[in-house]
Amino acid sequence: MDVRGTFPGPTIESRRGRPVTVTHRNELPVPTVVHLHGGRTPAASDGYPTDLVLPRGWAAPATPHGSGHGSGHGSGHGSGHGMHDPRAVVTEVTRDYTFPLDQRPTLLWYHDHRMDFTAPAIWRGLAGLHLVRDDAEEALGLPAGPRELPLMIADRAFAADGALAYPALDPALRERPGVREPYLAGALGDVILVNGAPWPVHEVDAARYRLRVLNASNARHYELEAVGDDGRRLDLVQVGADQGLLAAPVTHRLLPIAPAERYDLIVDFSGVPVGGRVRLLNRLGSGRTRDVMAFRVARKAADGSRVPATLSTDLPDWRRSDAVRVRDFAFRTGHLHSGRGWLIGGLPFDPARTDVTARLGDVEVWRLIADVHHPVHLHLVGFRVLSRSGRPPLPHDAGLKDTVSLRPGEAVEIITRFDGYRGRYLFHCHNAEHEDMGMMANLEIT
Ligand SMILES: [Cu+2]
Repeated sequence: MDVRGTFPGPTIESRRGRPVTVTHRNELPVPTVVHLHGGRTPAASDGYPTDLVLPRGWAAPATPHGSGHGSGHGSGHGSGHGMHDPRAVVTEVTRDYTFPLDQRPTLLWYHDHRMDFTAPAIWRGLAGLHLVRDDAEEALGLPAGPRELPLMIADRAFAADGALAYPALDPALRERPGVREPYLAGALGDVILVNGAPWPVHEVDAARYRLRVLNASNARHYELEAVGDDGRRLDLVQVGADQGLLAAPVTHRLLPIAPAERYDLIVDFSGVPVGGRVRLLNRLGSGRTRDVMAFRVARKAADGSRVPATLSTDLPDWRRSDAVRVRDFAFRTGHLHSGRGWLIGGLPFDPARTDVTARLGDVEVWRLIADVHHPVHLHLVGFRVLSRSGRPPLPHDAGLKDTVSLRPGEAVEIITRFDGYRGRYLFHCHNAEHEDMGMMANLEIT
């Protein structure tokens, strides 16, 4: 498929347990790596940051950045573009990624994960959706077909000539990683895109819709609400989380969504008069970033969809007493060589250091502590949220997650079972700028 210039990338739809091989071809002037976020994927296809797909004839920059002593403000931890990682599996121009997709049906997304340069690569468009489906979910009777809408929400900034504007220290994304000083906390845009279009208006029937929402922004958090012309909020009925269906629906009026989180929502437009509008707003935004998109109710229509009281019965119910280990990780700012960066447990990412060794099959509790907002993502596994600063989880923490939003000063406990495959994986902050500036760690499953 020739997908040059499309953003988002093509949406892939798969069936649970039916393996898919996706061949990526890199015709960009810089290396790429593809990670399928939320995928239960063997390590060789998980898109480790140094498993680069190089452009034809790529000559690694001969700069101090390869030495592990990067320069520049809070950037350049310079693990060397894969050159100093003996375990890296580098290919030229193409790579086949094989996804078994032996996992609960859900909305996954694929995006670039290149060492030191993930944030600008995603910003420039290397991201797309991958839906996994199965018969059980389809039998529920949730809104489907044209009434199921994947919504990839992402903010961007544009230059006067319409080009994407990103504060990279090296706009060619070749040598010096990192962003200019005012953007160390993350790059925010002043235009909100949904599926690549700025503030779209989508025509709908007066019926239930299933919105598969992904926050694909590098750093922007949203608090979504759906507001009608009369100022009233419509219910956002959550049926699924990052890793698939909840046990039972959870109704929200206001829904926080951090970078990389997904929410599967039912919105019922049947009470909205024909010609009326429902705006999807971001309560954390200001000015134009308060608006996300709008729905215009175009016509009355029959609706055979349902939202069953029981959505799934296969959610893992790990208990604290199942855990063989409790680990603590602090997600904090700190010194990164010559500048400032973002650290886990006081350390910046180093592909050569194993931070966590977990045994396949073990259940563990992890306690994640934040200074500022950090959406923390584990590769390979889903987890459940046990507590937030000693209190019960929030309503939107329900179900199986792969990304949890740590709020400033918060300590969040999660529980998971390391299951599926052995090998080298990652956990990291999914604020993409934080991730590029050190906030990643290795998770070795043995
Ligand atoms: Cu972070």
